[in-house]
Amino acid sequence: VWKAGMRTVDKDVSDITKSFVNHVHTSLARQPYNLDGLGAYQAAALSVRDDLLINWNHTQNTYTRTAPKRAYYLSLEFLMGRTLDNALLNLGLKDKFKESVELLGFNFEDTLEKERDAALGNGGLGRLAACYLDSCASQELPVWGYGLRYEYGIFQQLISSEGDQLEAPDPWLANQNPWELPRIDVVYDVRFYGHAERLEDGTGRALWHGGQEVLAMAYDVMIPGYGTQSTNNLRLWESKPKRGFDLNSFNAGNYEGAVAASNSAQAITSVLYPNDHTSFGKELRLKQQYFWTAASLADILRRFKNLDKPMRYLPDYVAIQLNDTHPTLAIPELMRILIDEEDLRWDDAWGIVTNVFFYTNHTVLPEALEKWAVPLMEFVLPRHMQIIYDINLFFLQAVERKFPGDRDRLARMSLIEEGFPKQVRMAHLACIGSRKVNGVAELHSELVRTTILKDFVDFEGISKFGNVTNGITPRRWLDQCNPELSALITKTLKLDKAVWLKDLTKLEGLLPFAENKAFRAEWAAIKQRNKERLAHYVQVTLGLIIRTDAMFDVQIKRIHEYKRQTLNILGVIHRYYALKNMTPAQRSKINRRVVFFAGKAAPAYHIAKLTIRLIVNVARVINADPETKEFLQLYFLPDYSVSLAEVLIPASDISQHISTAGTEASGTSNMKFCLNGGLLLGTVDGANIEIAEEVGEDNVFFFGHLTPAVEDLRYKHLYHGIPIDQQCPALADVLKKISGGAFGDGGVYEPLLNTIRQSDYYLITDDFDSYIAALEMVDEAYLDKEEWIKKSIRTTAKMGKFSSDRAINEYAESYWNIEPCPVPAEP
Ligand code: 26V
Repeated sequence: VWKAGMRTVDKDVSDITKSFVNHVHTSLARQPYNLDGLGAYQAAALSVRDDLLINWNHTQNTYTRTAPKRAYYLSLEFLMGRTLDNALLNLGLKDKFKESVELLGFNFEDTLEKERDAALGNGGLGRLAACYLDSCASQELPVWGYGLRYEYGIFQQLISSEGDQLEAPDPWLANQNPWELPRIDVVYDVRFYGHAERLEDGTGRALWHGGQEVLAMAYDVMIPGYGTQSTNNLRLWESKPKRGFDLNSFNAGNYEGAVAASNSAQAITSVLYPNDHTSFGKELRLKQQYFWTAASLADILRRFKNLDKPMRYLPDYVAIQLNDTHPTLAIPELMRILIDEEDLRWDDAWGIVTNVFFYTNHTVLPEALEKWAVPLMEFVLPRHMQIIYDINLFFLQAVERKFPGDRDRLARMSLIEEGFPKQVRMAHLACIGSRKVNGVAELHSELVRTTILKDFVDFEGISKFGNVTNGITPRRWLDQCNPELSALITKTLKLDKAVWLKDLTKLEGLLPFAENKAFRAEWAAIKQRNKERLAHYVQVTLGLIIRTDAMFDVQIKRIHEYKRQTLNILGVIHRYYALKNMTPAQRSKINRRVVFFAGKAAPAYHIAKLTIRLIVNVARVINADPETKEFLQLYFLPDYSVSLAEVLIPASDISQHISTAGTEASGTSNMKFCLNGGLLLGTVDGANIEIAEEVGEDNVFFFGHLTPAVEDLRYKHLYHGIPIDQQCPALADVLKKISGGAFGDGGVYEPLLNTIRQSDYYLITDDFDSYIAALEMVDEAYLDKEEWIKKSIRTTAKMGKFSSDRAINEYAESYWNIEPCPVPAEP
């Protein structure tokens, strides 16, 4: 039964308890009286799943019946984190469930924590996809996600006693996954290798045969909207052998040979690639990309064909968003289907393709742009390679007509980069095959237009190239992770929680309360309790005692040179020696600070791993120094995850987003911290800029060189290098301490220190002094507690823009052209 207005499941505590106990008996085959915590979680999850399923069915029936235009979000990563708490919140069942679970003798929070994170992503890009699914469902938009059901998510990170990162598998499915529905009837064949034979009948068609055929089977994950019955679908594909094993080999006694094909099919979806250079050029990664795009497109087209419309209407019913270039093969794949299977003419097919796809770019770093070797592509996907050559031919002919004789331009724009081997430039293919292209923050989108895709803007016109600044879901990133702050906001705004969580600009109503002393006290007390919650977590998991009467300073993200965790740790060391040089009286006037790092390094990224090692070893020295440990503590928290972020973010006073200007496309954790009243210390980069525009420059701490200066500074490092002791003596002192062995064998860190001493590509030397100055400004501001709390309140109040609801509305209106498709209320 659904109530009008805020639609929530109408159940009482006894209904919930009955359903829970029923699942203990029938689904788990256990007895309630000797159920353990994991069993309690499973029973709770299965019970919630029943409610989700009803909504999911209603929603999907509504879509089928009304046949709206739909959008599909193709992402190789969905970093979902835990589901139970979010499902309860979105269904409006959280309080009743808590009561029921506790009546049965279990602690509610402990029960939630039994769930393993679904960590099918590397970081920002995958978490963005998860936030966007939440917003689509919450706004009743007919959007499905398509991804891969990796058996192993992002690796688990262990830290050795020397401070080395060790990787372990993430068998997230080991305890069963109550949130997925296997669809044994939704299967597609996907082909690899073999031969492509062009038919000489003037149609341009080709036959693709032979090679390996594997099966894609669907698993559906229900995505509930907040306060609505709408429940969307995330369809994840699993690869399976088409036949159990090869009977001929088996009968001939070749048992290994008999299962080899089956193993090779299963391998495709076995593990998520950590994004580093080692995944570049890997055949299995290419197979993942094609497997997933082919299965998703086949599924999308089957649904479209049920409408009985001619193919040319596809763009009226389907929009496909390409999350980065990973799904770009969908472009030649749709061409292949339209030409080889549907008998369309090239121009008609290309007209359809270029009105269906939309491409989001997520990085301008040249080393991160995907390219695939032509020989590999020819081997794995022979027909697609032909099609890409044909697309390129027609495209370059058109460029030549617009810019006659401009050979350099043709070479720059070609889909094929010359070299040994030749490579397919996936960003170029994604760009010309799409209706629109966007970046993920204003500065980033401008860099896309003026650097990596500049020639394409000249050729196709500026209007194809837009911006959609990223967003985050306030359901998970405020209400769930910071329930006390959410409750205070609700009480203060005198609005139903559902109102401001769905229109986040309502937070502006908090502004006048920054002047209210009692309100400030409540605000600060919540931050304090969140710090204690984090300290408790660290004590339970790592056995470390953290002081909570200090400023909490947090940097949590993938470890990468461009994100400059090095700058942060060098700053910590600088501070440590500054403290040591002070008299006790001087020290007592200093702000206490606890610095937290968390983040994974790609397994093959040596410099990033050394950065972790340095942080861990600096922590060992600093935390043990009786002279300074009262004033400065440092922690590296292992195995960063969505769930760990949910504990860290609400506890932060200041967080660091300090990438070299122009390198961080957007960042999204910056938004999460600010939404939770943490202030931002950052460079003029990515979404930091827009956050400052919203909350006011006086509420953020900016430092460092600006984007236009970066190129020249890099050039100077390369050709007119000034020794560090001249350019930045403070930094030189810090480097000397490290190489001199203050934090263990100095020689170990040489490769890391050399990145700074030599080309200093990320401009540590140029930004160090202004970074230290910014840290001092943070200290000074923090000393004025009341003023700091005002800044914190004003920051939260002005974060409305960064709701992923706003971002998704921009996609829905200006890109996909889709509208809400609500589930009708029951009579
Ligand atoms: C990938 C790689 C792979 C190989 C080596 C270097 C490297 C560097 C960066 C990347 C990132 C690829 C795309 C990506 O994840 N971008 C992130 O997308 C987020 C959501 O839009 C955004 O907030 C982050 O700023 C952006 O880095």
